[in-house]
Amino acid sequence: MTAPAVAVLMGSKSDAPLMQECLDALTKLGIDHEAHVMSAHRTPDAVREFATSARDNGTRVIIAAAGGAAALPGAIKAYTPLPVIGVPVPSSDLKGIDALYAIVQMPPGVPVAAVAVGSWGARNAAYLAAEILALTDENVRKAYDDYRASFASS
Ligand code: RP5
Repeated sequence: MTAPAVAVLMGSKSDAPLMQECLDALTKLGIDHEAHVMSAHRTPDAVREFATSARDNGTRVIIAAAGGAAALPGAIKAYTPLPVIGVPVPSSDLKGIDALYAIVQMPPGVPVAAVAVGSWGARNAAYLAAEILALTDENVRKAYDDYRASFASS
């Protein structure tokens, strides 16, 4: 069974309302996706198992959202060569700056593409995933080109 092209992971179910914007954007672009809650700190075995098998299962891009110490994107990256897009969630009193710093400064060789904090990042993670998929998927390319063309008329 081939996995959906995009996997959306989040560190807690408390991140789900924010990440619904990511899922909605993927749906509007017709991009097949799945969503899971898993924590690098609380369920590390689930993170390792998912990330080590993701590419062979057919996943093409992983979006990983977390707040606070936000280890999830980096932990995922440790186990997979797939593109990982990190979404900083403003779930602590530091309002996402903590998560942004935890996600963005990855060492050389294990890149994570950090997007904006919060809602803008949740949506841009979907659009960046679409740009990656569009390189090889004509349907995604047309849907994404149509989406960008809509800016001109908005
Ligand atoms: C992070 O800690 C999660 O991504 C969430 O943003 C934050 C708080 O998690 P909960 O205490 O709500 O489960 O790992």
